[in-house]
Amino acid sequence: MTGFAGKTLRLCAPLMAAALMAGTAHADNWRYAMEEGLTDPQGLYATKFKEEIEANSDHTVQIYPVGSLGESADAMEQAQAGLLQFIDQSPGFTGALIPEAEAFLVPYIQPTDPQVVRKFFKESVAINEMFHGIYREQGLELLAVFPEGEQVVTTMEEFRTPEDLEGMKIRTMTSPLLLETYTAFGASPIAMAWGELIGALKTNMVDGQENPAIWIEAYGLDNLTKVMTYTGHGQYTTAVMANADFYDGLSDEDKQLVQNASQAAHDYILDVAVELDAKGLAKIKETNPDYTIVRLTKEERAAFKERAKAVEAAFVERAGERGAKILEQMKKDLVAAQQ
Ligand code: 6CS
Repeated sequence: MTGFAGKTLRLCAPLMAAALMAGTAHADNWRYAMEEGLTDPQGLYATKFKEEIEANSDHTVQIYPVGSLGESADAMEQAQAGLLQFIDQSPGFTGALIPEAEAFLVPYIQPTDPQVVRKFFKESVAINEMFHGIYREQGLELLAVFPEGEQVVTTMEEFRTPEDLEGMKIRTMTSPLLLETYTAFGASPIAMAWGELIGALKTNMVDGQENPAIWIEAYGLDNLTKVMTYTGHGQYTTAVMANADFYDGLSDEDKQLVQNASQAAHDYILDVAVELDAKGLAKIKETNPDYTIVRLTKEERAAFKERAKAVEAAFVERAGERGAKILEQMKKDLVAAQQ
């Protein structure tokens, strides 16, 4: 190309390229996948995160709710490969990849008292300091861990003892420790992805499952079972991560943006999670008055707590010394949160 136009183009090309690059660096679209819908706890967190990012930068966040990118395990593969920048995946699934994450699943370790839950998830040393490096080993930058409500077991028949659970087929998420938990509790567990559960309940492939009240109500799991039982053994916990390479490649300003957005979304969800849990239960009582709701007594829980010792041992065997240290720290964090 010759003449004025060609010269102008040659001179301007580097400037245009720089402008384009600057444009992309300052206005990226980040993909965020989760295991739930927009009105579920993970969706509320993700929406708040998106709002914070978009209010404080030119970046946009595209949220992919449950099902849009396959099952939880599929989304994790995409996040590790860098196709997704952010992912919310719960330890109930991550445990298969990161054994230490199963610390959140060891029965009778997590708080269930709403007063304690917020403090525990906000201040826990184990959560805030010990998991970061472990998730990094899997190419993930851990941003937040939050609760979604007490785990409740839904079944076709009432149970009060581990013996009552004998023969009941209970669906669990895919982390191995959940299978060990329900085996120790006396049941016959079957691990499966979320997308298979409703069909499995409808066809009697399974007799029950565990999830928090808000989720049971939202997805009609109460209509597919007859009883829900508060055993006090766990808190549904979930975690938000970024692809570590993506995160490391951000400018300091954008790293701070992501951290601030995570912090704001965390504070927000810690306030609403407990509320949502109570709302879920209230709605079940209102819409399904014949549904039996059982809260095991302290004495009844004792038998399950006794069986939980074997589960803790299985956790330590798989997660090793590092996992054992995390668990010990979690126990201390729980005592601190109770004070
Ligand atoms: O049970 C499950 O698989 C689902 N439970 C909750 C509360 N969130 C997402 C997860 O896939």
